[in-house]
Amino acid sequence: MHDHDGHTHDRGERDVGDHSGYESGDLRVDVLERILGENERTADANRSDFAAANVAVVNVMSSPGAGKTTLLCEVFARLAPELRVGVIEGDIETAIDADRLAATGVPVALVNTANGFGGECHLDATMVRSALQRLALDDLDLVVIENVGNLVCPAEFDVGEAARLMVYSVTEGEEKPYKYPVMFRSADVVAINKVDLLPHLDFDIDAFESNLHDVNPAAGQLRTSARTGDGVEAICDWFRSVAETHVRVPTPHDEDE
Ligand SMILES: Nc1nc2c(ncn2[C@@H]2O[C@H](COP(=O)(O)OP(=O)(O)O)[C@@H](O)[C@H]2O)c(=O)[nH]1
Ligand SMILES: [Mg+2]
Repeated sequence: MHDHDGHTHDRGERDVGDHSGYESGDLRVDVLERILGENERTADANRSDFAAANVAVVNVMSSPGAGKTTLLCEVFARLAPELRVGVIEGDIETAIDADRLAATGVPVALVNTANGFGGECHLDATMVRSALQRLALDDLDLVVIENVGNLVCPAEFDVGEAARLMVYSVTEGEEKPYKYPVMFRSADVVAINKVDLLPHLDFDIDAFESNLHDVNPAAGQLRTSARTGDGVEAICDWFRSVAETHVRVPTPHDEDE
């Protein structure tokens, strides 16, 4: 738990669970506590480096295929003239998304977790730290981290970011905030993406927004289509305010609540 920007974050809280059913239960608890403790310390070191370079950092998370890379390409095309953006791309393997993002003209530091990080299903603070050596932080205003696609694990690792954007696709169902509450709870803003597909689906977007509000009443909610560009300017505005303040800020939607 940290409170560096005046908000209370529940991310990073150390509840490693009950492992008493395992023969190795005590050992497992000890190892997990040490892993998470080390991650917290490294996240703090990242945070200090970001502050020293006066750079705002956003951690972008979602299931595989929700549209993180496509949405970010649209956002960077709009932000490039006004903000100096750098990217840390996290994938288990391949440079496919790193290449897509680099084509927008932003510097990209790729972390393949299969390459020295055990093929992990998320980025942790040490992986992000390894990428920082390849980004000129002093020349940037905003660093965007595209996390590994996964609806569970990325939310459990603070990497030193100022804010979290979650991308959720309308093809994923209305009930997921209840089934995967940890990530939905940790998001500052949720982009409800692929709304161009709504006419072809039985997804009830009002029900989803209400479920999300139940799980995380503070989260901003923005409807987007990276395909048509709907809502992309609102996401850009959110990035602009994070870059200005270096903290998550309420979106207009929050103020409606
Ligand atoms: N129809 C539609 N497809 C989208 C949208 N955003 C992304 N996609 C498609 O969804 C697939 C996965 O997108 P990608 O950006 O790679 O997702 P990521 O795994 O979260 O980075 C690709 O085929 C995209 O073209 C959207 O808003 N509408
Ligand atoms: Mg991607």
